[in-house]
Amino acid sequence: MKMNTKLLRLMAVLTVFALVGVACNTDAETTEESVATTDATDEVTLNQSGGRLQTVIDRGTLNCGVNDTLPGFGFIDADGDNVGFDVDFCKVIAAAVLGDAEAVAYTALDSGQRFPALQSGEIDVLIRNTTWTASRDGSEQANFMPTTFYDGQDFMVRADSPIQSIDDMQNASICVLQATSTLLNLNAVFGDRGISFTPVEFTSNDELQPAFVAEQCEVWTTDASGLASFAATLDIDTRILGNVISKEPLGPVVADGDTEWAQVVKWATLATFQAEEFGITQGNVDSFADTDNTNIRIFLGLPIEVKDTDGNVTGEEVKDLGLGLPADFAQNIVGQVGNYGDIYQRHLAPLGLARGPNAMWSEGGLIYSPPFR
Ligand SMILES: N[C@@H](CCC(=O)N[C@@H](CS)C(=O)NCC(=O)O)C(=O)O
Repeated sequence: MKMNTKLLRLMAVLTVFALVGVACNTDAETTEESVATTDATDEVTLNQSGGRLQTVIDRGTLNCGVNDTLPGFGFIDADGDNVGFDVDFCKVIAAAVLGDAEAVAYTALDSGQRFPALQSGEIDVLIRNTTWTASRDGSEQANFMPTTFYDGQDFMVRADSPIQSIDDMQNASICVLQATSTLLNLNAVFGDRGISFTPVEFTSNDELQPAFVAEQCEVWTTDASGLASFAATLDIDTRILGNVISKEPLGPVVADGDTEWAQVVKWATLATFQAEEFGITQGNVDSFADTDNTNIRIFLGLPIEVKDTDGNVTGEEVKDLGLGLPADFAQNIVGQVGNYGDIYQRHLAPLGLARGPNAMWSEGGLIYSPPFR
């Protein structure tokens, strides 16, 4: 009995050493690793690459699932081009992976189409005002990337409506999109508060917007950013209540099962945050070519000095972050698309959306990147 306990302790200690050894192995460059467990016959293989990075490189274009009915986020402009805040994040990923922000094939998806398109592999990434929720992470094979816009669900009425808050919505008719977190929140919050209402459901804004204008519903509920977008483009006078009932963190999404691709999308997105923190903009990125700030040099993929143990400079090297991206990927992102603030300013400031929670962390907001090092 004693021997068994000792043996178990020894095995536990060896397991801890093995795990610490793996965790500290920061130089691991392979895309596949095997971790031996205490039982030598029971080997766990960690597949890090699902192959999508190479597929995108070979294809030469990024397949990006977007919205095409939401001005400011994802819309078709007068020239027939996809434009908007979300669309720019497709460009960010294309600039990082392919060195060309324009190398994107856009697929317009409504709310119900977006997760099937991701699961089938039809799109490489979904960037369509999609809320990160536990059940989508857990049940939709979705892997949520850093949040690019912190939002919340709000309500819009016509300007002359007597409705001031959800307390006035007893028996109201409410326009809402199917297959959204919006509809789930509405049912939960109104159910809890004993407010009965008539949902008027649609699959896309192409149907919902004319219905609201034609007074088929008294209230329109969706993400506050979406309401700001529609309020700015509708011909009728509207009022947004500022009665926010949920958290809606929006950002890019990839399919589960491909760590390498997820890392690429994650760090391409984070590069826009980090560039803003460094003060590197689309307008001034070239002026950083001679910077002596080591962290900025690493970020931009510029050579840094290599020193021996006595501190003497022995040469130069470009640091490989090991993400499978070209060393100058952040330069391409900022030069071709911009930093987070540039992108926000271009598409969302015109809608009157203040930065609020989407300010940099150093300005009291939630936009934060781990270090590029
Ligand atoms: N963020 C929510 C709501 C997404 C949503 O329905 N957004 C609206 C506008 S804010 C939209 O995309 N409408 C375009 C359409 O469905 O045609 C979700 O992920 O379920």
